[in-house]
Parts: sequence; C-alpha cells; structure tokens
Amino acid sequence: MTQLNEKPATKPDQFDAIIVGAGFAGLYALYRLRGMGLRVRVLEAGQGIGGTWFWNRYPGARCDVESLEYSYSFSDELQQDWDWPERFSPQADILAYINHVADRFDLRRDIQLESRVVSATFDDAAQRWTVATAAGGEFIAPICVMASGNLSLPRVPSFPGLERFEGRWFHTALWPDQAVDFGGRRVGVIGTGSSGIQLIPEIAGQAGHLDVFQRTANFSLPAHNRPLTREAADSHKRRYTEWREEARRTPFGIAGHPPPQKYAFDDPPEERARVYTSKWGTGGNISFLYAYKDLLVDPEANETASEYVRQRIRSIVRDPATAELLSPRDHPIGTKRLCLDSGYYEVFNRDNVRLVDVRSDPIAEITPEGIRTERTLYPLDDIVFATGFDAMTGALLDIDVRGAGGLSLRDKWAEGPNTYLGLMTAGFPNMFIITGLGSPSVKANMVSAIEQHVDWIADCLGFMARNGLATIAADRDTERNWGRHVNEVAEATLYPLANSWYVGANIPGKPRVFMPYVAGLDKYRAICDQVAADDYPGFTFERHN
Ligand code: N01
Repeated sequence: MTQLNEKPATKPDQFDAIIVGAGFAGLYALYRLRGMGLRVRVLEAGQGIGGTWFWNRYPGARCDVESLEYSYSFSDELQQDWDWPERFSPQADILAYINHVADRFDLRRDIQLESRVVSATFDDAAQRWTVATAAGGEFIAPICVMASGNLSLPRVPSFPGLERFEGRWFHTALWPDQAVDFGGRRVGVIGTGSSGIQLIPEIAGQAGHLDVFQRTANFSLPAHNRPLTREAADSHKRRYTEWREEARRTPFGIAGHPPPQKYAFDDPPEERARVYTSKWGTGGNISFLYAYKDLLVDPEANETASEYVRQRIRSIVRDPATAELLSPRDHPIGTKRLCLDSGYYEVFNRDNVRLVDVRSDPIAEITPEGIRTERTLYPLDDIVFATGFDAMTGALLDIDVRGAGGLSLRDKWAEGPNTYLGLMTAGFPNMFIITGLGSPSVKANMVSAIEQHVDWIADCLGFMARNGLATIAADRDTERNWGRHVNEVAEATLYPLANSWYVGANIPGKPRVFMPYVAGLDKYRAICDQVAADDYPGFTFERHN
C-alpha cells in the first residue's frame, strides 16, 4: 500500500473530485466517490491520515462517544470484524481503526500526505476548481469537498513573550508523536476544556508540580471508562444493524439512550437527586443530559442538574475554596461541551497540583522563566496550551477560497459565516463542506453526521450525472432563511447563554454566530432527504458551458 507524498507538480493534476482532509470525513468521501467511478485525490496536511485523531495525541486523549457507536456504519463486515478494547476509545485505538479502514478499503493510493491546501479557486468558464498546496502542487477537478474538520485549527492565545520562554511548550492538538516525559518537572496547563480536563490527570501523575491555569470552570462527568468485554461487544454486534437504525432516529446519532419522558420538576427533589446519581454513575454526557427533557431549554430545570454536579465537585475536592473555583457558575450545564473525565476533580486533592484562577488574575505575559499573571510569577519548565481551536470556520478560512466571480470566502464570511444546510455556501459552486456550520456536526456523533453528509453529497452527484448537470450552488435567499432557522432553533434553547466556541466566543473579534444546528441529526436528516427527494430546491444547477 503506498502513500503518495507531495511531489512538485510540473502541470496540474486533473481529477473528478478533490477532497481536502483525510480524517473520518475525507476517508468516507473517498470511499463513496471512488465507488461511483470518480477519480479522486485526497490532500492531507498531516504526515499520516486520521485528522483529529492524528493530531490530538496528548496524554489522556479519548473519545467521549462510546467506541461501538463512534465508528463507521457503512460496512457490516468492518463493524463485525473490528474489536474495540475499551468502552471509550483512547486516541491510539481510534487512529489504529482509521488506518485499518484505509488499508481494508485500499484508500491510501488516492491520498497524498504532507499536502497542506492553501488555496482553492473556482474557474467560472471551465466550471472547475484549482486546489493548490503549500508545496506548490496544483490539482484540478470540477468537485471540491472540504473535509477539513471543525476542530482542526489549533489556537495559541497571543500572550506576549512566548518566544522568550526558556522551557518547552506544547499545544494539545499539535502533540509530538514521541511520548513527552514530564517526570519531576514544573508544568503549567492553560485551559480546562475537554482537552485540558483529560490531560491534567495524566500530567499530574508525572509532574513534580502542576499549575492549572483556569479562566472558566467547566462541567465534567466521570467517564467510567472500562475494558469492553467480549460478551458486551458480541451482544452489541449481534444487533448492530438495529443499533445503527436506532441511532439514525436519535438527535445525537447515538443509540441506547431512550429520550426522557419527564420534566425536571415532575420529580420531587429527592427523586431528581436519585436520577442524577444514577446518571453520574453510568458515565456518558448524553445519558446525563437525557435525565429530563427540559434540561437544555429551561434555566430552572437546568440549574437542578448544574447544582447536582457542583455538589459532587464539593464532595470530591477537599479544599472548599478550590472546590468553589472549580464549580461552574457562568453557564448552564450542557451549553458548552459537557466534558468526560477520568479523575479530573480528584487531581486537585494532590499536593503537587495547584489551581490558578486567571479570571481574577489574568495571564499578563510569558517570561523566560514561566507564566506571569498580573499579580504573580509562576516559574515553569513546561507550558501546555489546552486552549482549543478556531472552531468550525477556522480550517476553511485558513484556505484562500475563491468562488464564482472571484468571491473570497474570507470576505463573504467577514460579518459572520453562513451556509445552506451546512453543506454548501452560496457563491461557491460544487464546493461541498462535510459537517459544516449550520448542520448538526459537533452536536451529534461526528461519524454519524459525516456518513449522512457524504451519502447526501454522493446522491447529489449521482443526480447531477444522470441529468447532465455540471454545477450546483446554494441560493442566497435559501441560505439566509436557513441561517435564520438555525439561529431560531438555538435561541429556543439555553445554548446561546454560554460563551462557547459554538458561537466563536473563544476567538477575539470572531463574529458571534451560533454555528451548529441543534434541532437534532434525526430531524436534520429528514430535511436533507426531503430536499433530495424534491430535486434539490434551494440549489441552482447549471449545465456544462
Ligand atoms: O478547547 P476548548 P478543547 N487565557 O475551547 C481556555 C472537542 N474535544 O481543546 O472557557 C486563559 O473547549 C478556555 O477558557 P475559556 C470537544 O468538542 C473532544 O478543550 O475561554 N484560558 C478553555 O478553558 C471540545 O469542546 C474531546 O474562559 C484560555 C480552554 O482554554 C472541543 O474539542 C476531547 C485562554 C479551551 O477549551 C475543544 O476542546 C478534546 C486564555 N487566553 C476535545 N484562551 C473528547 O472527545 C483559551 N483558554 C472527549
């Protein structure tokens, strides 16, 4: 199996479709489009395939969707043959699975690694895209599929002085492929999102001293990860088809969680506490948020769940002041990604771990010795940035994308991004986005969302081929209406109350738009299916020039 590495192209290579990114989305898009007889080239920036799971190899990195669900459903042989060792897979197991899929379906021959896409330009007359890489390669195809991911542009905040820091520094999403030894060192971790919360217990066990720089406390639940027994896996596999069918009918694309029937105040306080305790003991964020049907729409209902978790934090963390600092007060539970951890709050009982509140005493600069807040210098040997991503739009805007008439995507989205169905953005014919903003994407099982999008795109390309159509583009009015709908659905929930990356709040100056579609993958799938069944209203097709 060969992996094609970037070669300087003497003349542009021509294909039927270019796919940007070789993560879960890019690989499945390649599989489907190649299966339709298309000549496809996948361009991947990394030295290996896997996308998110290639880059985020920090200690403790683990999926928060159960392994048997967070996997492709398109091949029953694949899902029957593959064995997941753990309930929630660590990064290495998922990466091994992705590599297995690439080999099993002979995908590597169409994937070009170390090929970072820097521009994509549509030629109106020729009705095709020219996609260019940093190394100077040029690739031409009528179809361009952006499978570049929602959480793939890591962000290091612009603290002054980082270049003068005399120790080592890391970002969770750009982790070295060799194990990093923190033994005996003074380590600072900035950020307490999903990445930080997974990483911190791992580093605490190694470091001489660990300072955790927290700006905003986050809710986290115990994962209760465990080995997946052969018996449990076999029993799931015997009914895999039904599980997948059930998952397709759920808002999150995940089976095994019957929707709640009750409102939080249907139960008296002691019964509610019993329900939350049972969910806390089960593990899994969907299970917890499915305790009652109004947790994400009614602030008072939500407060009962939020306070339950705060009370758990107080019961775990011995120092009351630290427990209070770790207790989220600024957003309702579930309105930011609800983290899953393995021993996170417990870490703060260790003698070698200190919680630093950088909300009341912000980081002022990085000095050669460490991190200096406005009031204190924290001497450090290593700094780890667990500071997240320019989410959902970052990877797309990192590419200089030019659509019909030379329209720049950066210009179009300067006041805020918009798409129709999260699949296309008006003015960019034949450019499909997999799990783009305006689709359920990060609010669902990503693998389910990816399969649904790729299948829709493949069907759409089949429709175009059968009807002799050269291009498809989203209509501006339809796109505007879709954006309004996405926003209205979000406004009916508590999600907009959080300063989350869902609204771009983590990036200074980023237009504040609620990006995921939170009506649920099941409802969204029905909308997409109807659009296809009605021959794609809201899109305009053109014939070959
Ligand atoms: O990033 P984040 P992440 N000074 O943006 C802090 C997925 N994921 O990489 O909240 C000080 O959530 C920031 O503070 P604040 C998952 O969808 C999944 O952890 O902005 N602090 C925050 O604490 C997740 O949601 C898995 O005040 C600063 C942190 O950095 C998404 O990826 C695992 C700062 C960033 O948290 C992103 O998670 C990992 C500053 N200047 C990730 N700037 C699983 O499947 C930022 N921060 C389990």
